[in-house]
Amino acid sequence: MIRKCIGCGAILQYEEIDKIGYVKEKKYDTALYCERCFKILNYGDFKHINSDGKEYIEIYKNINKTNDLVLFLVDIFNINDSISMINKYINNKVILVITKYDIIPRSVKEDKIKTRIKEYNFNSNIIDIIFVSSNTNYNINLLYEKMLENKTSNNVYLCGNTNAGKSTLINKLIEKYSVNKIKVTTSILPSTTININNIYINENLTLIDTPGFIESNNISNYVSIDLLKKIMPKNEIKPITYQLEEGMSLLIDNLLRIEYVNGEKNSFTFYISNDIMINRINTITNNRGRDLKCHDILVSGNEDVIVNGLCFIKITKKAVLKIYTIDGVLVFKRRSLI
Ligand SMILES: Nc1nc2c(ncn2[C@@H]2O[C@H](COP(=O)(O)OP(=O)(O)OP(=O)(O)O)[C@@H](O)[C@H]2O)c(=O)[nH]1
Ligand SMILES: [Mg+2]
Repeated sequence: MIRKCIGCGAILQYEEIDKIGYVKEKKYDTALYCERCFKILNYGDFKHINSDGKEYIEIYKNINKTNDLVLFLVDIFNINDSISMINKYINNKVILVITKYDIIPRSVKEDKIKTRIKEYNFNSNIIDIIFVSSNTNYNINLLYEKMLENKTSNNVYLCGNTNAGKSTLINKLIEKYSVNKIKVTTSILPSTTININNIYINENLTLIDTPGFIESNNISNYVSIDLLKKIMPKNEIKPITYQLEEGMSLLIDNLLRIEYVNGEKNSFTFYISNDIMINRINTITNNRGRDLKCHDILVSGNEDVIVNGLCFIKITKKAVLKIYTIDGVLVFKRRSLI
């Protein structure tokens, strides 16, 4: 009989120690978790799994064959075109769940972000947008009620980018609504959930965890675990504003160099983990960061420049910038979110 890890959904196996789902042979009949999940849950140990990230295509085809409700999760720190993935892959009814609301400054209003989100290529199968935080329990009850209201069978799928917080939200819902106090596996590394994973919550609801889309251009794929722990915001971000004049530059760790090449005196507000240091540097004499990949960016005013997975920077006036960051990490612009 095939057995699955209840943490990540991988099919358990004892033949290949380096492959997903591995457990020792003598534990095969009784183990609930694969060895990797057991270590993450008990020792906070992380093991990166190389996934080609294509599992979701088959999984989404199968979700489309059902009529079941889908929660599509988007990390509030990572609002980008991935929202339009819904149009591309999902025909089911969708509740768009914006996660990690706890990291956005309290002064920011939900309605403002909602309006901006609606400007993305929006599809009528999105029946609602709900902001949640699994850390503070914000709107968890509301989300549960909406699920019960809108589900078409007992099955509700959780989809979205890797690290959006799907499994963490499931644990929160288990804690609140299930008598069965198991835990699915969560971690700061991408691709923690490996396979589709059904979690019985109660007689009204079964949640189905899925592996996330891998954004190959997200900084989380390029840095060490220790650095990733610093980069991922853990609590409310305190935005920092720099007034910069043409010719000035900023350096953020060994991750980002921003040169203000041309424009009037301008305001740059950083939304970045509180654990990351920003330093003003002399553009001419300090060359740190120049070995990174350079992007020439033209800001039209009231736009955010996003370094995918690291930060977004609200810039109020027109500006010509040189942005240096790790090769492979996406740098893009959007109309200011905040
Ligand atoms: N601040 C904050 N962090 C969160 C929240 N929810 C999840 N996280 C963190 O986000 C990271 C990823 O969470 P997971 O639940 O493993 O994400 P996932 O979507 O299941 O990821 P995959 O299984 O890789 O697709 C973890 O470090 C969580 O602690 C939240 O509400 N607030
Ligand atoms: Mg997961």
